[in-house]
Amino acid sequence: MAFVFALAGNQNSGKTTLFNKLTGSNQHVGNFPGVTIEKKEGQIKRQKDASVVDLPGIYSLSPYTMEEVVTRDFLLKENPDLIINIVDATNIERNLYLTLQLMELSIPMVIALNMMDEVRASGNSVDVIKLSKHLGIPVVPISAAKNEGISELMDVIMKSAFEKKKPSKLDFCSGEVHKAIHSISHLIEDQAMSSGYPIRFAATKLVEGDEPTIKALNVSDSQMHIINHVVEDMEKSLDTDREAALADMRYNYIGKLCLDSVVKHQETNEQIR
Ligand code: GDP
Ligand code: K
Ligand code: MG
Repeated sequence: MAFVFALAGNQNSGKTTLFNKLTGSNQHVGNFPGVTIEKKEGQIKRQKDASVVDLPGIYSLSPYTMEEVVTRDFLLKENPDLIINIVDATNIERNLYLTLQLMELSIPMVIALNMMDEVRASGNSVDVIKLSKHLGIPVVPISAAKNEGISELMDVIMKSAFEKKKPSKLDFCSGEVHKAIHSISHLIEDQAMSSGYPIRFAATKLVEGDEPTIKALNVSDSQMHIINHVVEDMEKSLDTDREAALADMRYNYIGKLCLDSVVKHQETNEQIR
């Protein structure tokens, strides 16, 4: 069985460094369809039945930049067997913002927690066991540049790929936002299924007013009317707009998560959002 893994993460998180460590010289460089963004694909060393694609660096799964669109399309349409989500541990809160969105795609996922050499050097630490427990997905500490943790990472990736275990713990969604996502999920369940969109991802995107999702799911005018109503109710209760409501929810969750899993040497815990 041949596996395809997608390497996703923020810009400068070490994606290309890790990609090179995983593939060595077995690389192929092309372009993603229709755009000039470079697509690097490679066979994984000592795993001849597995390849990895280096996706463009992104901060969010919104459809505003070409990089975001390319990444979304690849993840939604190419059905990779697993996402390797590389997270810069020195900038963990910001990087986990993408992680929470990737988890909604219902694709098996492993976090490669990179730059751990820098975390150590500054006297900080991350409790990867706690982090992994909270998120419900494996977290492997690595330093791509120093070649540390790479074989452990590959072991976890192969195990997760064979098990096909999808991220299940999506309890980071709460209160009014949860209510909105929940009602919209029910409304568009069938369309999401038939367009190959993970329901949770589709519902979240519809709360955001995401145009490509509205198109892909063929959302009708009457459904749009209901969705707008649900979203307006949410905005009124929270006294904020749809995008801010989702961002706040994600950052609140990340803040709590990091308070429990990340130890910062020179700062007090109050400075961790
Ligand atoms: P990309 O934008 O995600 O592809 O990131 P790159 O692989 O280009 O890495 C960005 C920068 O971080 C480069 O200068 C790398 O050498 C550096 N880098 C990558 N991994 C590590 C690491 O584990 N530790 C340290 N200290 N630097 C790293
Ligand atoms: K760096
Ligand atoms: Mg790169």
